[in-house]
Amino acid sequence: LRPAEWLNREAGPRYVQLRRRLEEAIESGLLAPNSSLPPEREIADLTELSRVTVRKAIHELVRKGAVVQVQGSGSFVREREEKVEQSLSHLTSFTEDMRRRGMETESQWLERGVFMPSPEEVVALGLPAGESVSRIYRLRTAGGRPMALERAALPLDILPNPLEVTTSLYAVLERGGVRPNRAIQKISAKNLAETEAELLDVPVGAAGLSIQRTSYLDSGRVAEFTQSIYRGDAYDFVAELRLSN
Ligand code: 16G
Repeated sequence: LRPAEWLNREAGPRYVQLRRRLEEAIESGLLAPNSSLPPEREIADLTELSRVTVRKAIHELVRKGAVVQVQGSGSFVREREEKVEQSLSHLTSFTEDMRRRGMETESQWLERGVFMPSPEEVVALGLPAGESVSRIYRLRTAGGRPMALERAALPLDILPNPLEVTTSLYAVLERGGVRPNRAIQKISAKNLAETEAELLDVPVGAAGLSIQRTSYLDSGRVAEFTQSIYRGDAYDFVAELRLSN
């Protein structure tokens, strides 16, 4: 926490910088779950920041659910929430997956409409030049906790009106008789950039899973190309493997 090494090296108010340092200490296990945070005064002395700044940083951690304050006994690092284990053997939707676990989902819309596709989307969807796509980009939460950023692109005839999607994309496709029945999914590692981390409520640089799903209709046609970033600390993907012969 010594100040010289990090203070003012990055942008943003001092309490945000201190909050990030404390988040890193929690993330790395330096501050273990259920351990108490040093008293405000001690942090202020150590970092040469004012107590007001320290209080603000701790308040932010409380708001983000990383720290709990107990009247009369101080602040404690909160026990981590359990990870979601998601099977890779079935083609399901986020809403279905979370509902099965008894969790309610919500979407914060970042983009929803008809747009010109990115070069990646053109290739993945096999679109003719100049054709637009329906795109929905959202932050997905389960049980109030941010889980994933998801950007889906679909051909216009598969999803003519993206505004129709208010909760589940797959439910809308199902109603239109175009629910995909096969998908290829690619998972890679990613350190979260600033905006992604901010939206997913994790420290900048935290580990994420970058996932691409291309899903197909019975006819073999591509119905959906979705690029997602899942929180690495919230998700485990599990696949069953069998000996082939
Ligand atoms: C999942 C899929 C995503 C699909 C979405 C539909 C992964 C990595 N991605 O999040 O490709 O678009 O489900 O969910 O599993 P919805 O029907 O709840 O909108």
